[in-house]
Formats: sequence, structure tokens, C-alpha cells
Amino acid sequence: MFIHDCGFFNLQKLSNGLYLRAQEKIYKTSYMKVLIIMGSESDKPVMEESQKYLQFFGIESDMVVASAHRNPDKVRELCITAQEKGFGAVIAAAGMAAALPGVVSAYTSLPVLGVPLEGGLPGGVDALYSIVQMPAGLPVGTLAVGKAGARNAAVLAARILALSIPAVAAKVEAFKQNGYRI
Ligand code: AIR
Repeated sequence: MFIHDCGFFNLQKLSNGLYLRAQEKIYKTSYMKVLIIMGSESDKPVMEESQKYLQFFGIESDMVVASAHRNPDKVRELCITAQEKGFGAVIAAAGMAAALPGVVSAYTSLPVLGVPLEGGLPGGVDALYSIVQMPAGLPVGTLAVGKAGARNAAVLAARILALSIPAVAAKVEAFKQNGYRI
């Protein structure tokens, strides 16, 4: 099993697959979950596609509304606690001046997958440019605008988690055999 964040502590393996650190703090042995953050409740109908696809791959997800502009403190808190909660990747989606995925990338070292959403300028180009044009050092893996991007963000997250989770790797293979459809 892939073990992260062991530091220099003695680890004791528990029967439930978790590891107990010397100070009684429990860490997950692998990053199983995906955190989906979106800028508004109005983004939900599109981002439910991510959740639907993640379900196919057997990946648990939490879906949270937090805007980089309206609730920056909430975004920060979600990001800085994501890794210790067992998230292995973050999908961040927003429309218009979509700062959210970039801000998420600034606050976490997890892979960040950005989904630009329509609702502002035609075709969602405002959100697309906001998300894809990150400065060097702070990557956001940017997907297509809208539903295709929401689905592909889930598929890419599954491919990332598949590197350390055999059950997800099997699902990724099944997805391929099925013509890349769920
Ligand atoms: N948004 C929310 N805070 C910052 C941004 N960029 C985005 C949302 C949504 C759009 O603005 O992600 O796509 C409109 O949000 P609302 O809440 O007005 O419907």
C-alpha cells in the first residue's frame, strides 16, 4: 500500500488499513477521495457530471460551493486541510472571472483540475482564459469548457488515483474497453 506523509515517526498498521502515528494521529494510507469545489450553487448541474463519473470509477467525492471572490477564507480552509482528509486531487470549477482553480493551486500541493464554465462571455472564454493562463509554478490542469470538461476532470482524477489504487486502475481500464463511456 502506498504510504504518504510518514515523516520520521514509527507507524503501526491497523486492521482497518489505516496507520497509527506515534502521537495517535491517524493518516490515510492512500488518497482515495476527490474534492470538487465550485464557485456557485448555479454551477452544480454541470459539476454533478464530475461526481457521476467519479462514482463510476468507485471514487468518493465531496462537492462544496466556495467562491474565491465571495468566500476566500472558506476556499483556503478547504485547501489546506484537503490532503490530511484523504483527498488525492481537487477539481475546481467556476465561470466568469474564474480565479478559483488558481487560488486552489496556490493553497494545496495536490493536483488541481480546472473546469471553466459558461455563463459569462459567449462560449465561456472568460473562464477558460482565467483558468488556463496560470503563471509558471502554479499549474492548473485545465479541461474543456462545461460538461465535457467536468466529465474529463473526473476521468483525469481517476487516472491520477489509479497510479496508487489498483481498484481504480481496473475501472480506468474498463472505461477504456467501454469506448471511454460510463
Ligand atoms: N463565480 C463565483 N464567484 C466567483 C466567480 N467567478 C462564478 C461562479 C458562477 C458565476 O460566477 O462559478 O459560474 C455566476 O455565479 P452566480 O452565483 O452569480 O450564479
